[in-house]
Amino acid sequence: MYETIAYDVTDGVATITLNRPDKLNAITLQLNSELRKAVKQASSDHEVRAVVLTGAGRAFCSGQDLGDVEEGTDYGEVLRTSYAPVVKEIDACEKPIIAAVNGVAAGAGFSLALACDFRLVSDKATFVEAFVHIGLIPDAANLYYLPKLIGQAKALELALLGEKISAEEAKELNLVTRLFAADDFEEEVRAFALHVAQMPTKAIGLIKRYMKEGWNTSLPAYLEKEAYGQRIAGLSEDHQEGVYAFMEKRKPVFQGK
Ligand code: T3D
Repeated sequence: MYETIAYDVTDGVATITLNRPDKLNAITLQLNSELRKAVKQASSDHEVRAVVLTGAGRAFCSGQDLGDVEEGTDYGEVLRTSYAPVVKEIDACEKPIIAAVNGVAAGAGFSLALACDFRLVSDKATFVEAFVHIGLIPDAANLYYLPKLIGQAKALELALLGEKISAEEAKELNLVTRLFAADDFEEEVRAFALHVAQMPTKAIGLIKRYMKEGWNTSLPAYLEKEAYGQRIAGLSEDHQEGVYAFMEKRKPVFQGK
């Protein structure tokens, strides 16, 4: 079904693997379209309770495939029709989305990692705001997410200078949820993904939504939205299970309902 990505669901975890390793998983129109479809597929599959986005081979993603770029292309249109839909699909996903950054994340590859909820990073990974080196601005919501995650001054430095940063430096900047040794990376990602897949999925979706609501909402309006969200969470089976498990002094078994 997919040609430029691989898609697998095991134990409630959907793994989307960008699969053009000879080009360091550079993004073509087809890859962008398949990635959007795969995220949508994972979002709407009730069996899926966590999503992992990773890269095949030694890279996470090297950004736009520069061999695919035609002179005179209207990049604004490419962003509107190809990149923005992917970012919106990731943003709309109510399941936890984990970027498993196995190697270099450059350009729009960096942006994809930023759009995810968690960044699990191999100690062999690097991050580079490659855009400025080819006279472009960081896109695919890169400048939207980066300052929120690491602060404006550092985000500006990375975007303007385009210097490659190591996994360790990314960790110091707060870009990294967990840093793992490359040898243990797949195993650690699997364990982390399984862990979040067993959490109360509805509450996770609501936490994601309301965290973002707070960015552009006045406090009174936010408090009203929060009440609505907590009403939904409070009616979930997982909430009941959480309370029963606490009272019965046992580990909760959440079903994502
Ligand atoms: O189109 C629009 O709408 C605009 C949107 C733009 C969004 C963007 O993402 S702009 C930024 C695009 N990306 C880049 O500029 C990054 C280019 N790549 C690099 O700077 C480096 O390759 C890396 C830092 C990512 C990795 O360096 P290194 O030394 O580990 O690997 P390498 O030797 O440079 O690359 C290995 C191969 O992958 C090589 O091919 P070859 O020589 O073995 O046949 C290289 O050409 C290919 N490759 C790497 N990145 C890309 C790529 N091929 C096409 N597009 C790439 N982005």
